[in-house]
Amino acid sequence: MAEHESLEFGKADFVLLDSVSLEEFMANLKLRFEKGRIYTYIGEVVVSVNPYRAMNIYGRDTIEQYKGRELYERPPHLFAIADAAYKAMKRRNKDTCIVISGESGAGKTEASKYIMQYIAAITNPGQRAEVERVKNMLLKSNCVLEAFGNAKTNRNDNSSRFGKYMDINFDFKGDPIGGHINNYLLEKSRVIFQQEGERSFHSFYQVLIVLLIHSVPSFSPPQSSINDGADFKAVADAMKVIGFTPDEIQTVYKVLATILHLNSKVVAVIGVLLATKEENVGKALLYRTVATGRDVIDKQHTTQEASYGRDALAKAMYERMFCWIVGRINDVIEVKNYDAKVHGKNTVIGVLDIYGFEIFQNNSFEQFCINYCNEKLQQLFIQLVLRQEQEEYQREGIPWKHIDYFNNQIIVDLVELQHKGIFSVLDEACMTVGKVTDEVFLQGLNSKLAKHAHYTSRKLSPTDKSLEFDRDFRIRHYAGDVVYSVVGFIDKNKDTLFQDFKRLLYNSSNPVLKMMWPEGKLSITEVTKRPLTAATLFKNSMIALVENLACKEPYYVRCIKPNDVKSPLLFEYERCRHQVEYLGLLENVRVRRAGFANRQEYPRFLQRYKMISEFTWPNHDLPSDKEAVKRLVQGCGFEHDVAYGKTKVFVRTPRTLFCLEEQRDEMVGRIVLFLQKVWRGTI
Ligand code: AOV
Ligand code: MG
Repeated sequence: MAEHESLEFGKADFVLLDSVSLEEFMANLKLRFEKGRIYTYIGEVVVSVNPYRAMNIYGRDTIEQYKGRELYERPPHLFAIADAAYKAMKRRNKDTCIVISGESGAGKTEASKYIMQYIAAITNPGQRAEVERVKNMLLKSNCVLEAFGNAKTNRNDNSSRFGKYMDINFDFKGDPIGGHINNYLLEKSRVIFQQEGERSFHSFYQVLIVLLIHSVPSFSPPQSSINDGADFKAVADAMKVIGFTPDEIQTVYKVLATILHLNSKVVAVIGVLLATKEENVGKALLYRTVATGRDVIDKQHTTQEASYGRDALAKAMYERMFCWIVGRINDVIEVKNYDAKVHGKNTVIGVLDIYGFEIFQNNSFEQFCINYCNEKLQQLFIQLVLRQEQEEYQREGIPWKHIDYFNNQIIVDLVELQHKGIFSVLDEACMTVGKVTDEVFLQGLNSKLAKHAHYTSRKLSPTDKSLEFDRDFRIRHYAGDVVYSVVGFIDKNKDTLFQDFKRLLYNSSNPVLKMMWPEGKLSITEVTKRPLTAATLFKNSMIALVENLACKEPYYVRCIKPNDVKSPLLFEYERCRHQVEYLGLLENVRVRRAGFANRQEYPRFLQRYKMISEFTWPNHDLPSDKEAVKRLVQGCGFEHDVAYGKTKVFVRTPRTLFCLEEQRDEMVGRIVLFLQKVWRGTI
């Protein structure tokens, strides 16, 4: 709670609402948005509403205000959450993570960048050169990854088309010494196809506009929210700073150019760009090498196969390059020269910024994966914030009235369950020998999932005209209904790239390109293993991600998109209400309000605070630590704010903890003074 914030801006923490109802919640959210207060707490969760305008709240002076402060001392802000995660890590040696969620365009990526900037700004007071270098790399990596991994969609002009989880590693002093980026499934189909009003990845336009500016003197770039020309320069600079060599940067441009040319089929130019012979390019595009028994023969593609192969090549080249860029950045930021035996454990803050839930005119395999990813994160939120919290009160015997919420595990299962889930049905269809069609996959879904409450299709509800026969299925997601078209699911899941292309690129005399395609080394007779499908790879990566997050202390930012027209003024009530509901924010407030800000096991609590009470310092003679904690708390006058569980003491408000900390600091100071006197012999 931020006391100094006047009520004219509403309640800074939803926990302080007079009564917890959707109406009150919404009234507070709206009032604060209209007053320019885009952040509000639910305890330690930050709720953020996208302001769609530049806010003067991220500068150096604001950073100073939040540095080292407790959450409730200042108005709600991302910086406060970043500081809390940082303090937890530093004080208690805990790995923490900041999970940023919300639908497409809600402000996740912007939030993740402000959080990183804050952490960079408050660390390394000693200005150590190596730490400054690492910080600079971490910040610069955002610019590069956005150029290659973001694109304009109909939801967001700068939409993340890949998932990103970044670990920042800290040394025992709390200074960043390195990091690591995990990237998740890039929406590579965008390279060859975009829906109306959308663009391919920013990188293509950046290169093209610079070409145009240089070659057509009369050219003036169109006005838009995206400045490709300026971004081109920023990206080129960032790549240089990160340490990409001129050859590497050149190769990146050549790959972009190749993909553009693939669409216009200029084989000779491609040959030059890829540093391979023109006839090899032509051959790889038109023929496929197949092994039949002991013979290896060249088989000519049909027109359809050839264009399929060409598209697959364009997509694969882009994806490979993207992963290679991430890998190069990781090489540079990885922790070096850190010996845990000498310096103690290095701790981590993870920042997660993924693609938000999205619904388009036409939703395909990519949207299905993205929305499944959001289901997984909602499930994690439920587990950590709603379920575990309540289970702990029960376990500890704290009087508690259960708070109900919608548990989306049923939808997660619908997608990922072994044998029965949609991914399994898809994989099965892809394993079938012979020609399988997307319709066969849909039939598989219909027969396996006919009774599932969150799945339907035209066959299962014949009167529903919004679904096409043999093409669509609909999932009732936690965040809304989405109709998916099965067209392309099989191909996208198999994700085949003819081995001929891999060999072509591996045999390039450009060493950077060669490096991106190590498996091109294998000859046709050596390639036998069936690779994992795109769905299985994605599912596995999501499960690993959630496991990784679950073992860290989580901090949450819940982003809300106020309208669909990018307006800084418009608070579309229905739109916002819907998000508040599906994000489970009201339930979050209820659990939080009835709950406790902090809990500690009795011995640990005593160890930290025993010096502030005569009953417990230096040791107590009460029958149990629990009794001792009771005496200590009574002595301080905080009984009304705590509850005693079986093994832990629960503290309701952070303020109490803060008072305890202050008293502890004072006593520790006095004890140190006393000991110094003893040592000097003055006592
Ligand atoms: P997203 O990451 O949540 O969507 P972004 O972070 O890209 O959304 O935000 C979308 C746009 O909203 C930005 O490009 C800004 O114009 C504006 N915006 C967001 N946050 C702020 C802020 N704090 N201050 C000013 N403007 C802001 V997606 O990546 O599509 O799920 O896949
Ligand atoms: Mg984003």
